[in-house]
Amino acid sequence: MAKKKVRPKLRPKDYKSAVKPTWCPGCGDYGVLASLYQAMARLELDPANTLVVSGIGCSSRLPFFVRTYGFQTAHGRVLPVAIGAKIANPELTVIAVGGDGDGFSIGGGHLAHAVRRNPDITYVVMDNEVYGLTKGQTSPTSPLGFQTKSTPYGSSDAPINPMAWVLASGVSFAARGFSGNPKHVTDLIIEGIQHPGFAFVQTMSPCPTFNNTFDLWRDNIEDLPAGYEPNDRMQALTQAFRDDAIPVGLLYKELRPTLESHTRVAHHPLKSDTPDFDVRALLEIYR
Ligand SMILES: Cc1ncc(C[n+]2csc(CCOP(=O)(O)OP(=O)(O)O)c2C)c(N)n1
Repeated sequence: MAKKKVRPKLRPKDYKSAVKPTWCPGCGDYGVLASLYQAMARLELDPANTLVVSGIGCSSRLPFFVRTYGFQTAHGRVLPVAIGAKIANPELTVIAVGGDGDGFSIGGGHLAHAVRRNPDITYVVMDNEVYGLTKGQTSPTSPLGFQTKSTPYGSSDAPINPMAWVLASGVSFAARGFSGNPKHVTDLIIEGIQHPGFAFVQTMSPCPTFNNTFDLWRDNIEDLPAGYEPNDRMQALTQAFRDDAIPVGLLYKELRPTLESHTRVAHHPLKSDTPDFDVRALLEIYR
């Protein structure tokens, strides 16, 4: 009998690619990347069966630094590409990553629809409340009055609340962490990947160059109240709207059918012994 091949256990550093991160010293995204390596190792993810997708931005460079499959798409298109990959190959572990500009500005139209379709993917947003790559313009999460080169008298736009947005759109998993506490972010990413459905993980990830919020956020980050149960959407919304602190942890989780279960694509469509992609089943959910 042929011996079954056993894949050697990978350590966090085994998920590092040969490309060194090009982020500024002190960028919060290093913490998120370290958390992702840890999470991948703890879950023993097979790099050959894992895809990290991103849009455009400093944070969206992350797939370059991970030794899995990777796909850097156009600005704001991370979610459609990630969902397409998951539908084409439901066996793939798909992790979408990017910034607040990428996800909530140009990509904002995709967010609510990705959330309500509930594909089994994890979306890790590195929220620095600024456009880092293009050198510090306001982003959709920048605070009112935020002064930048493009808003010298302060931004007159109120920030959106991404956590409330996804909760209101019907997200099945919503968590928030702080890049200054990578161990906690690791736990949240692990839970997100294990969650069967769309997992939104907002990481507060300061940009030391254009919006250094590290001390401010460290002072305002707070665990969810003792005894908090992440099963009540209204309670989660109350936490999302708090302005006295930035609560971190798992805000909400529910189990409901995934996009893949609706489309009944149980097998890899490219394998010859499995049925073709069932378009009619996919169309059912648009009725
Ligand atoms: C279609 C298009 N519009 C605008 C840009 C310019 N652009 C590149 S990255 C970016 C925003 C980046 O901000 P964010 O997504 O928050 O990521 P960060 O760099 O802060 O990590 C913009 C506006 C672009 N590349 N493509």
